[in-house]
Amino acid sequence: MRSQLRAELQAHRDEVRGLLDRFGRRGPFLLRAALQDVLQEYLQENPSSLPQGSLLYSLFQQCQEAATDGDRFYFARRPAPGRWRYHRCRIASLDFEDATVSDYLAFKERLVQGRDSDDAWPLEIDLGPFHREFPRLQESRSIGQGVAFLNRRLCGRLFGDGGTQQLIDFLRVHNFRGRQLMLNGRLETQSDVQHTIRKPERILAGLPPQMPWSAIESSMRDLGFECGWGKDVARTLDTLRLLSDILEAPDPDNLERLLARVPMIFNIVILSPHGFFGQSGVLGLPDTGGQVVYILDQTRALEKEMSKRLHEQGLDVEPQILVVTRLLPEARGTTCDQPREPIAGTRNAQIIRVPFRDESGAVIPHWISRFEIWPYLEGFAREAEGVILSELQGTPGILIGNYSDGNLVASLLSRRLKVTQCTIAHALEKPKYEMSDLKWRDLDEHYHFSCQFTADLIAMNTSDFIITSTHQEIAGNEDCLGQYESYRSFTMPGLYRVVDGIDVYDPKFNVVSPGADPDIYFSYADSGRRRTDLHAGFGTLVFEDPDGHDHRGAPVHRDRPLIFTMARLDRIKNLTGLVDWYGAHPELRKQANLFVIGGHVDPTRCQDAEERQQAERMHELFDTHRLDDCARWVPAQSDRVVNGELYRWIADRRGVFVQPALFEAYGLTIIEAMVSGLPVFATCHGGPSEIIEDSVSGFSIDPHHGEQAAERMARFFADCEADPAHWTRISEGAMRRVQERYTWELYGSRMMTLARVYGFWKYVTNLERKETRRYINMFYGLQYRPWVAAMRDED
Ligand code: UDP
Ligand code: LCN
Repeated sequence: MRSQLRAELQAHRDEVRGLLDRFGRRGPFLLRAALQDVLQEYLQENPSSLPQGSLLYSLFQQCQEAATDGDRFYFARRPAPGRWRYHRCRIASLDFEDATVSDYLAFKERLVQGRDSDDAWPLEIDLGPFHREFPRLQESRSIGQGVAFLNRRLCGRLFGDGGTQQLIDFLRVHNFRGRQLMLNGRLETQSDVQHTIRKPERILAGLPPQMPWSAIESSMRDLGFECGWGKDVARTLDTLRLLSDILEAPDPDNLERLLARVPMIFNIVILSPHGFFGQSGVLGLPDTGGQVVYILDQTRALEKEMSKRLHEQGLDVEPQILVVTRLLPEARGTTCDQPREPIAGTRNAQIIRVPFRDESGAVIPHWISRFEIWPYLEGFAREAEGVILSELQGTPGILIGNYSDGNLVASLLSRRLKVTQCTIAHALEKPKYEMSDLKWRDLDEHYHFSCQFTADLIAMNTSDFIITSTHQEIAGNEDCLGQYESYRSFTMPGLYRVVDGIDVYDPKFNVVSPGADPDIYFSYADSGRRRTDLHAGFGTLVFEDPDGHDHRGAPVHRDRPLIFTMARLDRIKNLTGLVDWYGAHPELRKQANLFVIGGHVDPTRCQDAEERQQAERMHELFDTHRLDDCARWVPAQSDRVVNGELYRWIADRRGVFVQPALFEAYGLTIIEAMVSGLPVFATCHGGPSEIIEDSVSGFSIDPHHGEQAAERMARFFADCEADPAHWTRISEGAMRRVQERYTWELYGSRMMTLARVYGFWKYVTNLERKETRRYINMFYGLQYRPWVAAMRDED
C-alpha cells in the first residue's frame, strides 16, 4: 500500500501539490464540507488529476478534517464511523507518512497557540488503556446495539467458566424492603437448583394455569422458590422453564428474557437540574425544551412498564419514580418553586426540587443559564442524595442522568450510592459549535465549555450504559461525525488534549428512541378524538390581527396550505433561515403561507442575547422580503394539547412541517408532526436524517443550501397540486414510520430490559470498570473541580 501510494504520488506530483495548495488557501483548519468542496472543485477543473479508485483519491475522499500552516499538512481520515487514521506531509517533498493522534492534536495546538504550545506540558487524557481487556463491537452497523452484543459475547464466556453459579447467586440477591425474592437459602448452588427445579415444574404442570401465586406460595417457598417467578401458575412455570433451559444450554436470547423478568427495579431516579422543569407553562422559557417533554413522557412510559412487569411477576408493588430537578424560587408563574409535584398520568411519580445554594448556604432564587451552573452541581448532588434516600427509604434501582449537568450529578451519585448509571445526552453541545474545542478560550466566558466538555467526558466514562435517540447520535454516518464520536479525540489548546475519550464501539451504547405522547399527538384522520373546539382559535392565531395579540404578519390568502415550523428561537434552530429561504422563493410564496412559532415577537421580551438577536433578524427578514401578507410569526406556545391539535389542523389543510435546524440531535417536533400526518422537511444534520426516509416518510433538507430546500418544498406543492395523492402518500409514510419505530411503549420496554441486563453483567463481570472510575475520579478532583472553583471566583 505504501509503495502504491508512493507510485501514485510520483505520477501525480503536480496535481497533488495543486490540490494541497488549494486546501492551504482555505486553512489553517478545514472541516469535512470545506475539504470536499475544494476536492470536488479541483477534480472538476482537473478531471484526470486523481483517478477514482486510486489510493490518493480515497485518502482525500475519506478526510474528515485537515490542518495546515501552508507548508505542513495533517489529515484526519475516517475510513468508517469511529475509525480514524492520521497522516501528514509537506507540500515541498510530498512525503506522506502516518502520524499519531497526539501528533495531529499537537499540530493543531501549535496553530492556535503559536510557539507557546511547544513549551507547554500538555495534559493528555487517554482512556484507551483501560478498555484493553474489554469486549468491543467490530462492525459499524452494530454500533448502538451494545446489549445484544454483550449478551452474545459474555453469555458463552460466562457459562463456559462455570458462571451458572453466578447466575444463581444473582437470583438470590434480590429483595424488596426485606422480603426475599426469587430464591431463598434452600437453593444455594447451581446443582441445588438443577436438582430441584423439576419438582415445581411437575407440580405446577398439574394445576390450573390461572391459579394465583398466593395459592402456591408456601409450597414453592418450601422448595426454595420465593415470590418473583410469576403472578400465577402459567407465568411461574414459564419463568422456571426459562431458567431450566438456560441451565441446560445457555443462550443469549433466553438469558435476556429471564433477566427482563427478574424483579430488581422498584424505583428510578431521573436527574435533570437545569432550566424550568414543570408540567405546564414552561416550554419556551430559557433552557427549557424537548428534554422536559421527553422526561415526563419517559416517566409515564417507565412507570407503566415497571408496574406491568412487577405485576406479571406476582409483586403488587407500586414502583416509584423521582424526577430530581432544581427548585427555582423565581419561578415566573410556573410550579418550579414547589419542592414536590406529582406527575400527571402516573400513580406514583413525582418531581422533587432541590435548590442551588451559594457558598454561605443561602438558596439562589434566580434562573441560572445551563452554561453557568457548574459551581452549583456538587452541592446540588449532596443535597439531592439526602432527599432521594429519605424519599425512597433506600437507594434507587437505577439513576438516569439527562444532559451534561444531570449526567454529571448522576456520576457523583452513582459513585456514592453504587447504583447502575444510565446517561442520556439529549444534545451534546460540542458538535453544535464549529471548532468549539479549538476556540474554547474565546467561548469560555459565555459558554464555559471547559467545564461542560469535561463533565461530558466524565459522565460518558462512568456510566454503565448510554441511551441515544438515534444511531447518528453515536457514530454519525459516512459523511458526518457522530455526536459522541466527536469526543473521541480533540484538543482544547492550553487546557488538555484527549487522545482517547470515548469509543463508539463500546457496548455501553444503545439506541432507544423516544416517541410522542399518543394521547396528544395522533393522526389528523382520527376524527373521533379531534379537538375541533380549538379550531376557531387557530384561525385567529394564524390569520387575524386582534389588538394586543403578540404577532407579526397576517396572511391574506387563507385557502393556501401552511408551511409550519415551531422551535425555540435559538440560532441553531435556524427559524430565521427558513424565513429567508421562503422569502427568497417567489413561487413558494404563492403556493403556501409560512407559519412560525418561536421565542418572543417583541425583542425586548427576549430572555437572552441570542434569542433577541434572532428576533431582530426575524423582523428584518419580514421587512426586507415584505412577508407580512404571506407569513405569520407568533411567540412560543406552551400548551401541548393545543399544539397537538394544531399539527392536525395544518394537516387538514394539506400543509407541511419544516425543521430547518443547522443541527438537531433528535427533534421531538419532527416525531409529533409525522405522527399527526404532516409531511416533514427536516435538516439532514443530526438525528432527523435517520428518522426520515427521504421521499418516503418525509424529506431531508440541507440548511446550508436553503435555496435548494425551498425549491424542494415548491416542487412538493407543485406535485401535490398535480396529484393530491402525493401528499397522502408521504403523510401515510410518516405516520407508519413513527408507529413502527418511535413509540414510548417500545421505549419503556427496551429501557427496562437494558437496565436489568446491564445490572446483571455488572454483577457477574468486571463491567464495573473500577480502573476507569479511579482515573476519572482523579480527573474530576485534580482538574474539573479547580476549574469550577475558578468559575465561581470570577462571578
Ligand atoms: N414546543 C412547544 N412550544 C413551542 C416550542 C416547542 O410546545 O413554542 C415543544 C415541542 O412540541 C416539542 C418540544 O417543545 O415537544 C421541543 O423539542 P425538540 O426536541 O423539537 O427541541 P428542543 O427544544 O429539545 O431542542
Ligand atoms: C434536546 C434536543 O436538542 C432535541 O434534539 C431532542 O429532541 C430533545 O432534547 C429530547 O431528547
